[in-house]
Amino acid sequence: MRVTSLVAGLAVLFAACGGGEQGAANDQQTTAAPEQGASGAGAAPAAAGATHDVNMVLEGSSYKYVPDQLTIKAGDVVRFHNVSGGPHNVSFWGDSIPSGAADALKAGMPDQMAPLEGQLLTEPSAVYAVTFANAPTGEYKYYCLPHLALGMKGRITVQ
Ligand SMILES: [Cu+2]
Repeated sequence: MRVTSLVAGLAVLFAACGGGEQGAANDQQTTAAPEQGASGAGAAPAAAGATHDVNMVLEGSSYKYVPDQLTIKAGDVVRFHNVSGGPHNVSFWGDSIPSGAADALKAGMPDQMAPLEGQLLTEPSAVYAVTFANAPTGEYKYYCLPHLALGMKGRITVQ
């Protein structure tokens, strides 16, 4: 519910060409501009930045993301690999991401089961890629839906 109002609020902000607080997000729109020009036809967001890899594993009796902390830049892509102990997924907490991030992730997360909730990876070696195009700087905390109670969590910092 909170996410919905956040997204709706953002849409208004962008439509109104941004307020002062959204200055950073607006700056980054310039970076993400190739998304329209380069591959306008495709539904998948264009990847302009670097690619990072995070493995989702079961080690002993603990489920974890490896690495569980990662620093990236806006425009980068993080590929989550289903290595062992699946199914796993990537879900971001709506209240633990920067202002404006829900809108960026809405576009950057394919096949969401719910807002900010990535699809479950059941197949061995399956990969789920999150594109941080247009992503505001700050901390993005996320968790694995099936293993949240078992402490499977991670954090991405966008600089
Ligand atoms: Cu998991």
